[in-house]
Amino acid sequence: MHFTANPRRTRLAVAELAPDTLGRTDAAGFPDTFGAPSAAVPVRDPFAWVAEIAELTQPDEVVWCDGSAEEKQRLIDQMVAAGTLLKLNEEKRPGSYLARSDPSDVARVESRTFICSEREVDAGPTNNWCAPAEMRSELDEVFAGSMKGRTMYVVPFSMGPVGGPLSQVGIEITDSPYVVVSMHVMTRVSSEVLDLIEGGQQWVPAVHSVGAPLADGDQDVAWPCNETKYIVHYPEAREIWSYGSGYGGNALLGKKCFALRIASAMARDEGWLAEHMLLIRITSPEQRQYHLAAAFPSACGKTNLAMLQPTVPGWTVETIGDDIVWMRPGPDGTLRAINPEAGFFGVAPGTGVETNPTAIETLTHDVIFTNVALTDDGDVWWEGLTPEPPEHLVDWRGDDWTPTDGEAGRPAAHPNSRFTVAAAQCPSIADVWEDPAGVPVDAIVFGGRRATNVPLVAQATSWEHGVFMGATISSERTAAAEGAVGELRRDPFAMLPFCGYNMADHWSHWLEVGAGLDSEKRPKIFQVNWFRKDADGKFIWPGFGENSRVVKWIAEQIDRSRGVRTDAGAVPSAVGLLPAPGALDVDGLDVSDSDLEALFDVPAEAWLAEAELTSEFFDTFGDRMPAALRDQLARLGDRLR
Ligand code: TSX
Ligand code: MN
Repeated sequence: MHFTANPRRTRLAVAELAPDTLGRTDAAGFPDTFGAPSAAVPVRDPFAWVAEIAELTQPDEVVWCDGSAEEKQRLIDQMVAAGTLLKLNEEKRPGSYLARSDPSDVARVESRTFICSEREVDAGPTNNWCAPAEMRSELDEVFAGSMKGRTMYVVPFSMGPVGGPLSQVGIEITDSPYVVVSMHVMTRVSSEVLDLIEGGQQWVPAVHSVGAPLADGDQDVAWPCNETKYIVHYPEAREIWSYGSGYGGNALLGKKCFALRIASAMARDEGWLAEHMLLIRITSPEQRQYHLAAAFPSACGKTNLAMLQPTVPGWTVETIGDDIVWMRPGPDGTLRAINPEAGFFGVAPGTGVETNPTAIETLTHDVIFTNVALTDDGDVWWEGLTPEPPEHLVDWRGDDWTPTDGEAGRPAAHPNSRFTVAAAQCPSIADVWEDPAGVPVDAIVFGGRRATNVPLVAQATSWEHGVFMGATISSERTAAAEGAVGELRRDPFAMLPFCGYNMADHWSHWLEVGAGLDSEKRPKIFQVNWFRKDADGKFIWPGFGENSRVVKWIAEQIDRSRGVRTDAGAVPSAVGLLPAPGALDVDGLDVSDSDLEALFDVPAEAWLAEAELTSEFFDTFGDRMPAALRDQLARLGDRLR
């Protein structure tokens, strides 16, 4: 085995790094102690750790990554030569590439995702659990020699601006150049991170192998992976181990594994929040600004809302993040939020000029596409990009495709095909999106996909009521998913597959964080539902850009809570505050009075039946269930009756 030299030229101590470039001491006044190691977690020597993993996995070579543009291009060129990436037409899609994964490696594998806390109850009933010692010995076996014949890349990365008071760092070891290049886009890869680690900053070790060692003379494949997969988290030791997959959240360990599962456990211990939310800045015609964080289950159009183009005159929405938000009580009593990511890893199908024109503009250059279809002129296509498909395509598997195949139910792009693109090139990105001190959160929104019962928008009457809304997010099953149509699929806080500890403890933690915030400055909590249907099964609300009308009402409710407005904005209902007559701006909208009524109808019988199901759901958490949420459920029942 051959070790390349650690390429760093400078080793500055943290104290030598200028505060204004690192943002550790900034206008928001966060103390310098954030990011310091938590007493219970061992401080590891990164160089000893890298040597240890190399000893275990036996790579041919070890390469330390620095995050430079040269490094990215070198790896891309290497993958083009190897057939892993296909360069797209430089005129049509400059700087862009297409990857086709192995057909068996196309999505996260929840059945193979484990939270290995010391005690099973700390993982809770919604996670797969295995005892850490047992999992460690199992993983020792699968990782032994797993990188033979391959290069092991050492990728130091920061989630959030490097050195920021809300940021965290990690090192991902991987034998996949696709993962390295994707990490360049999705995180801040930098050797400065190693300086922070050497300065004593806590860091998260993350080991990834595609699990496809090469013997001498073996010919590699375009997308190596292994049928056996493990996505393992040790929340107490704050470690991640991923084996067998090269795809998305299984392999880009900064995202779901670190920024949600491990970070949520860190946040519980340290008094902050790591959430599956988008983050936007709203500006009113009077130039007042509001920051909104929103959690939605999958298939609710989160990226579309993150890039919303308002139809209401004078209002603007700017993007800060589309998937993950880290929030921390600031020294000024506000809840401050950052997007810990540097890019978007978005679902391609359904993204078109009608649904998300901003995303279409974002994707005009420098994009890595995975599992979309290829056009005859070397560009990309997916279902929903244009109303009509091209006459001929090469589909996501590399086979010929014509519209007849589409009609026969064989999509050209995989339904979970993706784009990987830098957030910085999004035309609606807010200038503050990389502010290390974050933005103050004014509103927290919980969404769901509900054909019935749940109104277009409702405001929680208290923080506890808002946490209850988050805990009871659900979607109705469609014919496409397994299970009975209409059955509720619960996805509390949209965190079901992403909470790194007991979900009920997550709710308790939310209650605690809220109690610690200044009651005036505490975010207001809302629930939205764009998906209510009429008796004929038609969507009542037009959605998309028209959702700005709901966003406007939310902003005006914030104004009212601050005494900026004194008009009546809301009326009480059993499920929260609903827009008062005339308070929701529907000017120029083709929605009848009876439609509006239907959008806000709260049928007591159906809600009582749902409350019964919620009670059963809460029961699954046993004595970890916070009493305040049981109380909220009881009070909801009282109001309905
Ligand atoms: O993303 C969506 N949003 C949020 C936009 C900011 N989608 C797509 C969901 C799948 C990922 C929506 N679909 C939204 C929505 O607000 N609403 C709907 C439902 C809907 C679909 C089509 C129409 C209307 C509503 N079409 C017409 O009314 C013509
Ligand atoms: Mn997500």
